[in-house]
Amino acid sequence: MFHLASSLYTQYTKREQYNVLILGLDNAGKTSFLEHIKLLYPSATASPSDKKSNSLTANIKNENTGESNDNNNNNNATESNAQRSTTSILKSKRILPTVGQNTTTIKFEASDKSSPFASQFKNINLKFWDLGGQRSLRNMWSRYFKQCHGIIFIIDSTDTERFQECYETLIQIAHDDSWLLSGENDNPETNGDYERTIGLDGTVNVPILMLANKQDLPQAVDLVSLKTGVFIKLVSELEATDSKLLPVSVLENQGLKESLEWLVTRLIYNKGNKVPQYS
Ligand SMILES: Nc1nc2c(ncn2[C@@H]2O[C@H](COP(=O)(O)OP(=O)(O)O)[C@@H](O)[C@H]2O)c(=O)[nH]1
Ligand SMILES: [Mg+2]
Repeated sequence: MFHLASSLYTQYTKREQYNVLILGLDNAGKTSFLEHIKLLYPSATASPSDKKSNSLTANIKNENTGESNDNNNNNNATESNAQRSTTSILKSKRILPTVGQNTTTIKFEASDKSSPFASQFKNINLKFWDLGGQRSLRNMWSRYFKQCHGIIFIIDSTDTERFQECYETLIQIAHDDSWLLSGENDNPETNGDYERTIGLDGTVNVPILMLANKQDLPQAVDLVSLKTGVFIKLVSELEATDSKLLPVSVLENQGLKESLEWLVTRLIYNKGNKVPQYS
C-alpha cells in the first residue's frame, strides 16, 4: 500500500526537464538573458526552505544601489512592479564576457495562471546552457546538440554589420552533422555505427526560438525589417524546422515570458521526437 501511494506520489510530482541551449554571437545578450530568467522564475535547485521565495521576491541585495527586495512585501506585486525590480537588479549586475558556460535550472510556470493553457505548463523544469559566443568557442556548441531539446538564438538587433554572420551561424547550427547522430549504437547490425534518429532531410529537429534583442535601443532594427532583410532566407532555409523570430529587450524585460511560453509549448509538442528527462 505504502509503495502504491509512494509511486502515485512520485508519478504526480515528477517533473519533466528540457535542456535549452542559449546561442548567438558574442555581445548579443545571452548571459543577460539567463540572468533575467533567473530573476523571473524560481530556481529548481533551491533548497526546500527557499522553495516559496521566488527569486523575484527573494532578498536580493543590490550591491550598487543598496536597494533590496523585501521578502515580506506583498507577493501580489503588480507585473509592472515586478518588471521594474528585475530590470533594475539586472542593470546593477556586472556581466562579463562568457568564456566557459553558465547553467541554470528553473521551474517554469505560466505567466497567466488562470489561462486555460496554464495546466500544460505544470511540472516543467528548464535547464539552460549559456555558451560562449566568440568565434573560437562556437565550434564547441555542437557537442551539446545531442542532449538539447530546444535552442534560443539571440540576435543583437543593433549590430547590423554582423547580421550576415548571425545568419550564417544559424544556418550552420541547423545543418550541423551532430543532429544526425544519436550516440553510440548498440545494434550489432550497424556495426556500432552511429544511428540516424531524425528526419532524413538532415536538419535540426528541435524548436529554435530566435530573439531579436535590444529592441529598447533607438537604433535597433525592428522585426519586420529583420524578416525582410538578411533573415528572409532563413524562412525558407529553416522551413522544415519549428522556429520563430520574436522581438525582445532582455534588459527591459520586454517579451521574455511570452517568448519562453512559445518555446515551452513547442518543447512539449516535440517531446515524441526528443524525450524530456524526468526528475
Ligand atoms: N540596451 C540593451 N542592452 C542589452 C540588452 N541585452 C544585453 N545588453 C547589453 O549587451 C552587452 C552584452 O551582453 P551579454 O549578456 O554579456 O552578451 P553575451 O556575450 O551574448 O553573453 C551588455 O553590455 C548588456 O548589458 C538589451 O535588451 N538592451
Ligand atoms: Mg555571455
